[in-house]
Amino acid sequence: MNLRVLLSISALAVAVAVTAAGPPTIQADDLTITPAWAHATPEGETAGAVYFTIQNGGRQLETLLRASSPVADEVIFHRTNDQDGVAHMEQLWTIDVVAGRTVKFAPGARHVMLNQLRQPLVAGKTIPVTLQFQHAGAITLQVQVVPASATGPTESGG
Ligand SMILES: [Cu+2]
Repeated sequence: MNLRVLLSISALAVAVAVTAAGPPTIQADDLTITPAWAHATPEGETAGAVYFTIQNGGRQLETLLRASSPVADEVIFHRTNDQDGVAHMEQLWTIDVVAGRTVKFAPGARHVMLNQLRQPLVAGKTIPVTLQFQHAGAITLQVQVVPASATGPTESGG
């Protein structure tokens, strides 16, 4: 029983650095993940997208294996491609973060797709999204929902 308690504590041993006035940057294992954000969704919209940046400060390849969230039935990785002037979303099964490199999830590029939303994404709220990495394990992001017109997380959010 004691061992079990110790194991659950170590599973939670992910350092979260909260800046004075903003959502947290997460550091876990060799990874640094910038504050995640998502656009608010209009009533009736069934999908949303989550953006952030992962930096691998370590010496080994890290791989993002999958993601999940209690707010969506399906959470997958997408990349938006421009094909003959038409935006097209391609599914990515896993995402490699090479040692020393940074991978960006941003509008018009890679994103975490929340499909079959169970509730609309409301500006000013945060939603949990858990990323499962090959080495770093599970890391839960508190995703800041911003107005549809915003281009990133707000400075005073949280
Ligand atoms: Cu998508």
